[in-house]
Amino acid sequence: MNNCVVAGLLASVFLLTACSTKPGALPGQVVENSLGMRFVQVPAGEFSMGSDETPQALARDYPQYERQRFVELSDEAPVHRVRISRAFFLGQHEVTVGQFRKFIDASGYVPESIADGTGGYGYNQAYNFAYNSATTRRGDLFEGRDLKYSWRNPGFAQDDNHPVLNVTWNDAQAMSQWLSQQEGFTYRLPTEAEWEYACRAGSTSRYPSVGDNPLSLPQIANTFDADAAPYWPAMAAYAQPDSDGFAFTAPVGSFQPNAFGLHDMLGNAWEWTADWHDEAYYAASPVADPPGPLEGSVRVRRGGSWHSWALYSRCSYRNWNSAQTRYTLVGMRLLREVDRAGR
Ligand SMILES: [Ca+2]
Ligand SMILES: [Ca+2]
Repeated sequence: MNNCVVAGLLASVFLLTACSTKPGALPGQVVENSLGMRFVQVPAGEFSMGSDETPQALARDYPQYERQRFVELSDEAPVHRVRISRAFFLGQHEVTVGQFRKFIDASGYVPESIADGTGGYGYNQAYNFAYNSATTRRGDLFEGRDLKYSWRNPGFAQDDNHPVLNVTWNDAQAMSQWLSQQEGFTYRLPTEAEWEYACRAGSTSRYPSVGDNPLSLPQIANTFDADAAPYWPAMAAYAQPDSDGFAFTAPVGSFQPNAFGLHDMLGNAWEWTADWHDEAYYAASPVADPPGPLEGSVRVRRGGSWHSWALYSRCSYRNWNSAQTRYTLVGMRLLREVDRAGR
């Protein structure tokens, strides 16, 4: 079986691109690193980044949302052509609790939520009920910051195969740098462009593999569904009417992969990207390998989470936080660059 056929099995939409890449590149190839993290090689290619759907079009398909929510998506436009000029390895899954523990144990790194003494966020039933009460309504969905919460404890049960949460952008940098030093490969967060290219995997729809219908999302992603809604009754109108099987996080890889062989790009845990956020960046973005704005105040996260509504779990949706933010919904997925030998 030659490389092109192997690529075609996992990334059929990019078969031609895969066959034309330089020797050594092997799109669809899966490699495993020293922490047991699996990475899928994503081929070079081009795609249309962003979304220019009108509020009217979105209102038709998301009837329960207020109109203002659609207007706020203007940073997804304009749709613009982007070329990813080099293949890269992207984590097949979000970084798991078990993998993050291995990193902590081997490196001695102290995650930011512990090092700064303020802790993370977590689910607390009593706090949550207060949030959902009209008379005691608080300003956040989750309790925090509190030292009882960290990557070890988001307030609900997770085993080692669940996505790690409460990790900051700076924690992701630390893990990337440590892995790079240990292995001699370059690890980093994906740029926004790399992330969206990988999420779409050749698709132009809101939800790769299943199309544009928000009701199809539970087939491919763990988001805010019928199982989660009873915990947040004030948000029940935005929940998927069907169950995706998980009220909180799911073990990574519980859902079918996209055409590149990547799991949970949508839902489960939000994923930090390398880029600063600039709502006007797309209008001036270079075509080739856009690096993101040169400066900014907040970092982009992508993909939605186990607690996200369908409108915010599209490949083109952009959200952001400061690099120090740690939260019950935010995790990471790392990228490993393909080296000169094609490894
Ligand atoms: Ca769910
Ligand atoms: Ca995810």
